[in-house]
Amino acid sequence: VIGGSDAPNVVALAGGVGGAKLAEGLQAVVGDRLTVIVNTADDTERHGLLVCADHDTVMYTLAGLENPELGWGLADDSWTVMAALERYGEEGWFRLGDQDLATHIVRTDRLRRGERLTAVCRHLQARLGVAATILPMADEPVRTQVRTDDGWLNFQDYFVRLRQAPEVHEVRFVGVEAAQPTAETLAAVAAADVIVVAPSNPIVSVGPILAVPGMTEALAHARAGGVPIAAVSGIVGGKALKGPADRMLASLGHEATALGVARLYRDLADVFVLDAVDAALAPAVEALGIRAVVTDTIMTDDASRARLARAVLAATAPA
Ligand code: FO1
Repeated sequence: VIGGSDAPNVVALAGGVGGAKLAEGLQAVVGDRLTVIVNTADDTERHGLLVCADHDTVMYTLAGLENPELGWGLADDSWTVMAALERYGEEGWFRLGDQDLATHIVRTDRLRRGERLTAVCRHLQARLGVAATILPMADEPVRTQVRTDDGWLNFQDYFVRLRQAPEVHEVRFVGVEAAQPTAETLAAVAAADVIVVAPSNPIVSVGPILAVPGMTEALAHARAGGVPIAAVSGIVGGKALKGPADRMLASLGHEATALGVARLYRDLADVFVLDAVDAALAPAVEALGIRAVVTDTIMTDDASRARLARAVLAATAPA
């Protein structure tokens, strides 16, 4: 809506559903000036295909094609192939819609032909008409695993198959030491006027992005050059907007509040955006050395997504 040549270059760090909603609001405000760096650590191989869960959630949302009931996958998808796979005895707990499967087929085919994940994702986005740029945090595979009473589990086993029921004692990002920021992510951060950390799970959505060797250094370098970094709390009133972030924070020894999230971002962010219901936590956030901005952060529709995006950008604008 603002768009045009005077719109700021915005880089957002995001995971799945919560990240996609704010990204949609940001895209409505700055259009193709938005670059989203997405978590790839909950990517998963299913039936021989690579599924990039967070990338696809953000891509479908920015293309206006997302399934609003599920929060992931495509609107009006069907499940014929899934039923046929189950007839062959394949596990059916991670559900891939018929049209969604086309995304994973094209992605996997192009990767096997030697294309980089970043190039493959950009191709898919272009074909779906996404205005923004969505960049995988790295081209190398990184996979989140969580340690529960039953030992280490792959992320989607924990998240989908076990419905986030087990308590998480430890988190690791397998392969992250060998990953590196891509030329595209580094160029986007270098060109950013403002960097936004979406209200995604700080441990397993934003955590892997920041764990890519060189990523926090790139962000700190931008910040040292005067680029503000604003983080938005995904914990409102002590509860995660979606998913297990509240329980995960608690079981890993953090406070399951917006203040607990702010503490995780204390060395990263200049501005922390928290919901009006958490206004009482603002002084404690400011005591961490981060400017606290209180606003309505619940994104129920397009208008509230754009409103939050504007509020976040306004909070970082020079006085
Ligand atoms: N989430 C579910 O709860 N159940 C599913 O069967 C499921 C399938 C799925 C397929 C493709 C895709 O891109 C995402 C999918 N998700 C599913 C969502 C995904 O597990 C989560 O959104 C993220 O990994 C957490 O951010």
